Amino acid sequence: MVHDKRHNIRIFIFIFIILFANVELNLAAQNNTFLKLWYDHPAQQWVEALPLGNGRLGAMVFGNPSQEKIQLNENTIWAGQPYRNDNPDAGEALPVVRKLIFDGKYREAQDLVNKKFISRNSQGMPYQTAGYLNLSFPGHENYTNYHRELDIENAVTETRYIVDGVTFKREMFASYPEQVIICRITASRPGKINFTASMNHPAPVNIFTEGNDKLILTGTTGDCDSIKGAVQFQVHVKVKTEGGYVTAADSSVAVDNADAAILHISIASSFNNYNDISADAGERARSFLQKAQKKEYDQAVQDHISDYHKYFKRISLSLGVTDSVNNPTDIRIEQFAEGNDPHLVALCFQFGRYLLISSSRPGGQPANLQGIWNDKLYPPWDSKYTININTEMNYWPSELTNLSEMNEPLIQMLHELAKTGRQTANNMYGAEGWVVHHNTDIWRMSGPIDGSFWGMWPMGGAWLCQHLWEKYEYSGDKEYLKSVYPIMKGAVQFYLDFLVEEPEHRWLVVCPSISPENAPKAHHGSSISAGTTMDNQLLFDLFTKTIRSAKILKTDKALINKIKKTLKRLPPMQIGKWGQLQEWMYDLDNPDDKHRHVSHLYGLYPSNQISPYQNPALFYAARTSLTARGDESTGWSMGWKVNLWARLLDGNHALKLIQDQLKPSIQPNGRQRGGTYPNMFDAHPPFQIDGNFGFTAGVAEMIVQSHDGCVHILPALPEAWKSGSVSGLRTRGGFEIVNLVWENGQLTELIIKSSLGGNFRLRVHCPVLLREAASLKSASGNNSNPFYQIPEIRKPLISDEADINPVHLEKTYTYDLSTQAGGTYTFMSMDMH
Ligand code: FUC
Repeated sequence: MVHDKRHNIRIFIFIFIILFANVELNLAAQNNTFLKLWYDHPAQQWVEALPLGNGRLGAMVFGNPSQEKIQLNENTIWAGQPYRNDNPDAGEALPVVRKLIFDGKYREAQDLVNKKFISRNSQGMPYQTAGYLNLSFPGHENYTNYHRELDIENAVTETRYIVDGVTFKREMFASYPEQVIICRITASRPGKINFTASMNHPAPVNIFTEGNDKLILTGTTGDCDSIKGAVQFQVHVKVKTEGGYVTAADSSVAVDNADAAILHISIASSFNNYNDISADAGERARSFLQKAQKKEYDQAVQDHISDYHKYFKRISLSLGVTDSVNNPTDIRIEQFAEGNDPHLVALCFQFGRYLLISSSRPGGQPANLQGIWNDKLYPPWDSKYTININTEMNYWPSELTNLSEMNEPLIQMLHELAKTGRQTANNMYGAEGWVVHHNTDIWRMSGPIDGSFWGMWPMGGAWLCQHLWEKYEYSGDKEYLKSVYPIMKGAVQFYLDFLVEEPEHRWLVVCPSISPENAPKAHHGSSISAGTTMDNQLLFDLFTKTIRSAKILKTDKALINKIKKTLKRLPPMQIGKWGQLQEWMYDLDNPDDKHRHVSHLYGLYPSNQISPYQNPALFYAARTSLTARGDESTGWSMGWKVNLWARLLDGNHALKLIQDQLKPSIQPNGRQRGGTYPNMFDAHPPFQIDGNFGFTAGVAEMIVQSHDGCVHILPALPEAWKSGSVSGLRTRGGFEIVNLVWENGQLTELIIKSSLGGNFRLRVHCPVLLREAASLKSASGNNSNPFYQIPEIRKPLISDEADINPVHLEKTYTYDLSTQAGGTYTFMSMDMH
């Protein structure tokens, strides 16, 4: 009886908490600030404007009442045309460069690589803007009640303000179903809409009108290095009104006294694929426009929102709400580090998902350095694909945060690189397989660029290939694995040919190479090396994952044996004299080195070669290295460190990095630092989208991890995130978190769904019970679920001088549950029971 009574009281308290939590959420929802970026003034600079995108088309909306600017992009408008940039002299110079490196003559080796390896004809082509659409509203200089927002729950921007008692409103979205950008302008009184639409572009283009309501821009992309620009592109803007008049001048369209106006913006290019630019841009732009025009505005909005919801709505995350949600977003960013605004983290997490859905859709191009948003002809680093960290980071959140479709363009790029890179492997190194260095572009160029210091890194393909396997790990789709296996095999074949024995330990090493963009002091200004830690870690992953794929697909036995033999001869990880994980083959790390790249920590994240449970010495060493590197850095570097601290199971330190990353980039003196722009774009500086995606992945890694033999729930929960909930995150092996709730820092409920069945090994920080009849056992032995195999890492070599700094690990509980495909399982904390 007494027990029953207590039980009832507990249930009552539980229901009360749930109701109360709902009331709190509803309040925030009523505030209309929930998943919105909003401001009380127009954007002055591009990094204040709000991004829209449908994967292919992008727009940056400034929201200026009298002079609206909408900066436009289309993801195939790149300078140049199909080309290659291999340096054919490399093969002959390769043995000489290797000898110089093994003799310790790094400067000479670097000089020779600059002459004989680095591309002579091109350092990559830039991604270019499609120009500006300008809407000029006479008399709207003086306005009141200004508000502009980006609603990331519906992927729509809105600008509204009052002039002479009339409320004006502009709504805009980039529709995937329609393949156009749509803008609707309304006023609270009839006949009040007057504006002129015009366009401009930083390059010489033609701008003219057609009929009385259409504005057209036609252009050709720019030249760069020795490559002539040859992509044709066109922007068509059609203006439709309710009431009033539409008239055209030479290069502008005017609207007078309308009740409402709708603009359809269609952009297209002549690009078919990396090797073919023979399409008719005008015909394409016209046909998108014609099709879109047939749909009523309300229907177009609805179709856009339901298309977007298919992806976005898969995840909801709540970390708590405070009064800060009532502030404009730029103010929240300014106050974040000193205030208490966990909701801003959830908003920024979802903003990363918004950006991925908006910049990377199946059938299109992968998100480049700026996603798809770029207002320049020659943007920083050409806004291309830097594949020594940046492009990979763009896709870190794709599987875990339930946006698997969005990495399809990356997979497609790999299919193409495996072709262009095959020629590079052959032309430059006389090697089998395919290779790409530290950059590529829309033409899938694969030769080394920019100079040896940055570009002599034949590992871009090895890193990108990890995404091929990761997609399989989450889906278990063998057909898909079969389709990408030849890409992995081709990458392996290159390294089997290219690896060379170094004279001291007789390890097989990648040479010449670098530890991306960092140079040990001892190399006197040269970054060139052999057998760097990251290269070895990348090859370990590429080799072991290719072996596993070949076994799953029951193919290539002889190749498996060959890879196994080679694997044994790669250098092991090494712990150096100050207890650090060595970045290079020799113990050259400087404890004062604050370099933004933390390449040797690839093994900790995104890879799973360093684990507190499997190989603690490496885990301690990685922590020592990361601590020495420091926190504040460029945007993407901080994004990486959020993930790294999450993997180090230190939620408070991960949150510290989040605070650093969310700091305003633009300082009062106008200078910029790594941080966040007012529109929440991440700042390297300048804007690079990788940091946004790293951030989103990092927040997810703090909540759930599945790389280390089990699903670890709340592995790195900071003390400040006392209560929260999440639904929709995915883990390896086809599990999805249907709901996860924590209170006072403790898990209260976890519901998971299995799509593939198999053993679900759970690691939690408190004992749990299972609601269903199925039996929950304490975990023992290896996880029988094949998606949770742990890599066999060789014992590290440890310097005699090394001081090992052990880390205290929180007590955890591990369970095994045999799941059925399609089954749903509910775990509850024992304390709640
Ligand atoms: C790498 C980084 C730079 C920058 C560039 C786009 O080269 O080292 O910091 O992010 O990519």
